[in-house]
Amino acid sequence: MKIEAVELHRLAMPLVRPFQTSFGTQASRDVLLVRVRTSIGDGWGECVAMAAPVYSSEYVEGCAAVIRDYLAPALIAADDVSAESVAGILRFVIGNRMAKAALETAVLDAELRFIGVSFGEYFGATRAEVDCGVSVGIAPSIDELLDEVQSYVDAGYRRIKLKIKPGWDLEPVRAVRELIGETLLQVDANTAYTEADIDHLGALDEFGLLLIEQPFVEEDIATHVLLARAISTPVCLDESIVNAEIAVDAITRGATSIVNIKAGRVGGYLEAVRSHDVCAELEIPVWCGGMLETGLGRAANVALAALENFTLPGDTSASDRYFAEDLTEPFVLVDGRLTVPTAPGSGVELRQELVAGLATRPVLSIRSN
Ligand code: NPQ
Ligand code: MG
Repeated sequence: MKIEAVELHRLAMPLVRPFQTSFGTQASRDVLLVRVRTSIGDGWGECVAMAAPVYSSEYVEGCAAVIRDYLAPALIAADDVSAESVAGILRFVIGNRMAKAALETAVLDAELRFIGVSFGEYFGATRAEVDCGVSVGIAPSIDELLDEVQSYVDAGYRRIKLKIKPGWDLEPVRAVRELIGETLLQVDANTAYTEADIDHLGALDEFGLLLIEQPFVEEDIATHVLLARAISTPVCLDESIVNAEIAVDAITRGATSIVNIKAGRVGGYLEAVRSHDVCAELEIPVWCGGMLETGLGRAANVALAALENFTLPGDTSASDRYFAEDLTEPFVLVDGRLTVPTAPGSGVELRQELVAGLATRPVLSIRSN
């Protein structure tokens, strides 16, 4: 296909409740959507970067700028583009994986809509529904945390993930474990700890957690190895896993025995599928992370989570976990599961009146001149 134009759509989606993590509190999702206009039709992708560079080095304004100034012009200049060729065309730009992922996803959406194939079929999904978990933010008090967790258990979520940080770890985990009994439970530190906390984190072992996610900084594989040797709770990397090769390296070094896969973080769904495959080869289970995506990104995540080796429930929550009104038909939890879309491409349609009504910037259209 030929890429005729790339459009950037910016909107603000209010969250149903503020989401607090070790790196801050979000009350609204600053969303960047990418539309590619191509010779075979349009496609859409969602950029998962946050408003501020506090989860990773990428952030929404930076993604919009690198797409505008470097990535979109390169795709538009290319004679022939397919989803499989996008990564190679964009390789001259270092990093910026979330920005690249949004573009590759939009190209893939256009391509698959044209040939009538769904993301799930293309990725190699082996199930029609996926087990869902929910990520629970740091709460103002233990009582409020328990109320929120109970509401998710009542809704049918099959796994609870608690955000933790120094000063908010053992107590909330103990209280939630008592509340939910045998229900699957895991924690996510988003890099808030250091090597000096290894003994302290060992105190989590008594709670029978599925895993502890990313206690140390992104670049620090070595301290995760030390932790994995010191505690019985499995260590799981999120931020550190920036591509399939790093996943293999972290696994073989003993830093991670379960892997969180996020397509945006690894540069796109093609690399996410490769990451899934290399983990399967090493008999390492994976699960699908989440970045507070709208229905557009959620649709793709649910398709990814339907692959064979996604054996743990993902952060693929229902639309109403985050948004009163989603940009697509809402994803609704049924028996703790979401259904994998089967229509071509992402399989969902954006509600254009919402995309326009929630806009915070004029649409930016990048085309050749
Ligand atoms: C994680 N996600 O697994 C991330 C981090 C995260 C669902 O826990 C706005 C946009 C707020 C993206 C907060 C979950 C966010 C965000 C947290 C991502 O580490
Ligand atoms: Mg995480």
